[in-house]
Amino acid sequence: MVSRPVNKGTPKAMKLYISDRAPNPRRVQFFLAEKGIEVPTHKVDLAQKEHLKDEFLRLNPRRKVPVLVLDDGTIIAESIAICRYFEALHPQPNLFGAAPKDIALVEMWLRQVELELWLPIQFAFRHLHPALAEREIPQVAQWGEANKPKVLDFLGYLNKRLADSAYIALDRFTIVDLVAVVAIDFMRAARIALPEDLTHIARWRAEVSARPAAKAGA
Ligand SMILES: N[C@@H](CCC(=O)N[C@@H](CS)C(=O)NCC(=O)O)C(=O)O
Repeated sequence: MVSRPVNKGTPKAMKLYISDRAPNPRRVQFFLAEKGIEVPTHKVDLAQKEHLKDEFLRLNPRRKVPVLVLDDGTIIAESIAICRYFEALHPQPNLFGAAPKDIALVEMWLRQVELELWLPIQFAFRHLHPALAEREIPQVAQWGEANKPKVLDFLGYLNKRLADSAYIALDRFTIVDLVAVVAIDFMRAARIALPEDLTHIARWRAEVSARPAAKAGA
């Protein structure tokens, strides 16, 4: 894959704040790798609570990575918003849909994957993992457990979709496949086993994971 500097003429102060083993930064890193875009990064050590220090809080008072700082000082502190920014700057390869119907289908599936798969996995992780006890306040174990069946329910639905379609939203790889595979990879940290009988998900996951860009941030 050919890398190119981001947005010639304006990249000097651009910086992407990321962290190791963190699924949200990984979404952005995977997305950038798909597009062959290189952005200077700065690693924030979540375990050392660097994201709770004033220096980082000035960038994102919500205490989360990723954060993208543009050369004019604009701050974009949401993974998908960052991806949309780069999609607008570099429309090819297209990952959010191009034709009106495709844009709508990508948006529909992206919302479903984020709300019904990504979030329940995050809730299970954040409300059950001992490492998050100090950061997820209040940590409610019952809520963490309650989200596990929601994850499995959505995966059953996704498996049916993938029986009929090579990819989730369109007949080609999109941001939806990227987000879904990062979510499913993170199930391990959330201690949710991926049922072995979801064979269509297994086929699709192997294909998406084999993309060179999938290694970015993993
Ligand atoms: N809505 C944000 C969520 C970001 C998020 O939850 N990031 C995690 C890392 S994957 C984080 O910074 N966690 C630190 C903490 O919660 O203390 C996005 O999609 O960018």
